[in-house]
Amino acid sequence: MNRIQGKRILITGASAGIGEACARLLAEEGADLVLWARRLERLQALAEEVRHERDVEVRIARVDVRDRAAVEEAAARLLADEAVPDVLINNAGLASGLAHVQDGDPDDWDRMIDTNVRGLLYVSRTLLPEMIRLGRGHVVNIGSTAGHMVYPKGNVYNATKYAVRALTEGMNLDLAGTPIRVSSVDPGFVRTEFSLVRFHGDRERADTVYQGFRPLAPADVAEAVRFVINSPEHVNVFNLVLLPTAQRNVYVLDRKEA
Ligand code: NDP
Ligand code: 8X3
Repeated sequence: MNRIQGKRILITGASAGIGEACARLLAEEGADLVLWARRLERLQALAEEVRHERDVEVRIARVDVRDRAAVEEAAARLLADEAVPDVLINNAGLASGLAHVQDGDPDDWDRMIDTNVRGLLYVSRTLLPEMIRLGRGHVVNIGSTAGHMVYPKGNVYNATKYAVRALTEGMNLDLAGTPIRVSSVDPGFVRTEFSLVRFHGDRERADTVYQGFRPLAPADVAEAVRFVINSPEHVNVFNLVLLPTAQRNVYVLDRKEA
């Protein structure tokens, strides 16, 4: 049964990877989309393609989720157009650097904390009151296995994903008594631009992350998100952890020699 058709779904970080895959799959299910990211040209190309292929409405906006004023302005435009999303997918996020705390770059730390934690909060804070007012809504936070187990040099990225997990739990409690659902989808390794971003554009190093095993594809995560959103109103898939079969936890990874 399709419970997604006709829903308006806001995806942050929709210009690449998991967010982009969610946009494509949810449009296929008949969802109207609101797509936010910093790279507007990518959103424009995606929107054009989706509109060409599907009979759905697609709104795009250049929004840096770290910029509270920009988030509030973009949300205000949605409210003014009576286009409050039924579903918010808090996906925008990144890792920046991989270093021992004692060697870490505070600019990397700021980037991760501001995007993964503050950004998620800013977006949620602008939309939740409207969802409550309308008596409907679903927030899906993209967490990570990095929010369940810390790995060496993961420190601040891990901390932000632990924070996302705590915020999923916190929001879920705070919204008790409302019909708003709060869920999280926590993937292991997914081949996206994630490692390229983490290693500041070093493609060779980024590629080594996914060598010798089959990681998840963004479309695999999008399918999990679809399952979460498509659940009946009285069902909340609270936390869905999704791993490549080769990955048993953050450490146990069945990597074959090339
Ligand atoms: P990508 O780098 O492929 O995509 C990240 C997306 O986030 C891009 O669309 C980027 O768009 C957007 N983004 C980054 N910073 C901002 C910002 N300040 N404001 C708005 N949008 C922003 O990575 P993934 O698709 O892998 O990452 C998506 C989410 O999944 C992240 O939260 C990540 O932590 C999580 N995740 C990823 C895993 C993986 O192995 N890949 C595993 C587990 C979780 P733009 O640059 O245009 O702003
Ligand atoms: C991304 C997965 O293990 O690279 O959240 O941190 S991991």
